[in-house]
Amino acid sequence: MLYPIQNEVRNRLDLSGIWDFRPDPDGFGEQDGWFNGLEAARPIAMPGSWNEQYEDLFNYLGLAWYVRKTFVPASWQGERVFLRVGSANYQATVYVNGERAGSHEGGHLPFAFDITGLLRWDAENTIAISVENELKPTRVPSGNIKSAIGAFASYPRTTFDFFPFAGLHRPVVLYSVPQVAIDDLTVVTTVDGADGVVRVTARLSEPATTGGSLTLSGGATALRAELAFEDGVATAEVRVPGARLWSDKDPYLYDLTVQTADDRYTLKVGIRTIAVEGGRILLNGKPVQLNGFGRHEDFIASGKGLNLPLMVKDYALMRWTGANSYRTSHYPYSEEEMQLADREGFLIIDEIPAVSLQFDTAENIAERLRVCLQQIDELIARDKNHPSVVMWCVANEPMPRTLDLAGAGDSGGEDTGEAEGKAMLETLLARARELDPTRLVTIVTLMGGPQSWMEQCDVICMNRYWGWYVLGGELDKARAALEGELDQVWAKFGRPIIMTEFGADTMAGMHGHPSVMWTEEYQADYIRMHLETAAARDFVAGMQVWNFADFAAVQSIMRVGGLNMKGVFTRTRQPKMAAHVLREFWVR
Ligand code: BDP
Repeated sequence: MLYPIQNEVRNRLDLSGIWDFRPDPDGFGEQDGWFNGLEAARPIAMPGSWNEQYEDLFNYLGLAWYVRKTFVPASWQGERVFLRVGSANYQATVYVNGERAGSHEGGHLPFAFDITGLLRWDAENTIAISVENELKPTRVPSGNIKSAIGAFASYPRTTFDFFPFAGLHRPVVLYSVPQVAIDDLTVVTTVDGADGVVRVTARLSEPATTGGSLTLSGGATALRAELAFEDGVATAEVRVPGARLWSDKDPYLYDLTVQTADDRYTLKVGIRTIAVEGGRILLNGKPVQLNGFGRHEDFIASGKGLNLPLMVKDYALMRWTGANSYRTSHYPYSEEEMQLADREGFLIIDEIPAVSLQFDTAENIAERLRVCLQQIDELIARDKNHPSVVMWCVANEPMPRTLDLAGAGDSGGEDTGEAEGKAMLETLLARARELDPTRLVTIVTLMGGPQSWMEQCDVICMNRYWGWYVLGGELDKARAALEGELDQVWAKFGRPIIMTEFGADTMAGMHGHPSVMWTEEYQADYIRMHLETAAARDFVAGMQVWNFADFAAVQSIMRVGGLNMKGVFTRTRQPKMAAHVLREFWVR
């Protein structure tokens, strides 16, 4: 799943802009031929969530149609043309000139269909995409589920704590490639003394036996190797003497260009290694701390739609706090985000949309497992060449049937679904490891969940809310509980721990002395307490505050104005006091 690029042999036409749009609550669109054009259409921005663009569509999650017309440049004739959707949440079907080109299930990941045979070269082409985001128990993530536990009795009925934005969230592009194209590249880097070793496997779209080459360039370096394709696959290695390694402090990128008889593709490559040793995470053999945030793709008006100015601003704000890392909670972020992370030197925990997995009935579990495996395959295919991605996360807070919030994961003999959960989660971890043995894999665990679910993780990732959901207002007791749990988990597993979530809802502008819950002072004290606790423990390899910014959640008694207010920045990106506490600890 290569990112479409423009060069001398490949083309790309971005269809972002204002499209025609119409909700189809009764599902008549297909039989009434809406793929040929919409009557009574309203304008909509693509990319963008429809929920934030129209007040009457705020809670609408049913079927809706996007249509636009476009010419395809005549110079593309003779090439293969694809239509690629960056993300459609949740289920989408693509039509070109009235013909069905294909369907895709699952948000936040790209898909493409070969539409060469459906195109008109002498007239405009009608592109239609129907999308729906109904909340269903068998979807990932799930909704409208009876057995959902937790405090999130909410509208809409999600099992997760963020707004279920719907629509085409990332650009729809047309792209062309030569008949025999470079279909996929896998780049693996290792370090040998002062040398970097870059190993490239290239796959063609046809099982051809042919020649090619690769060039790695950067600074004074320009290294070349031959590629001998057999059955469409070739592997080659280049050794980079005195390589400039990629890191969060010096995110140096080389240009890798692969050339075949007809095609050419250029990719950014960072030479780095990632490993675990005892309680440390090692980047290029040296201990590294992952300091930063859990985040969301979320903003006023754009919803979950790609918002480039916001993205650049958020990186600048994260840097201002001294952060060098984040988790793509709770779904893959845009490809543009990942490119920026490579360039800016952020260490990414890359997560599939498996938030709050439930272990209810065997049929539901089996169906979700199928979807999760597809999401792992698609995520790794998309992101495997990003040096910024250091860890795959296959689930956030899988949910036992009952929780022991006061203890550390002993539910007292009830049937918690622990065995079913363990079987499914270990299948997911194994799949990620099999597809990519070069990165770390993890599950982000829930407070009070079974510790046996951590056993197969390279790094223990813990979401903990001591001092908020438990022992709220009692930071001294919360500190003791946190210290106790961290030390116990370290003694048991002897692996690095990252606190992937800890946070306190905070109403910007609310103050208190003494500090009480919801005030800026309380959030500042809460975060300081966590960072001090971590600083005293070498085995804590990362601290990721929940959350970078306030974000849209579902309506409930837990979420003032429909917002989760655990951001250290407001939704409009103004700092709360806690942001300054982060700077004290992280800016070096
Ligand atoms: C954790 C979830 C996260 C929530 C957070 C919270 O992983 O999605 O937003 O709690 O309650 O359980 O703020």
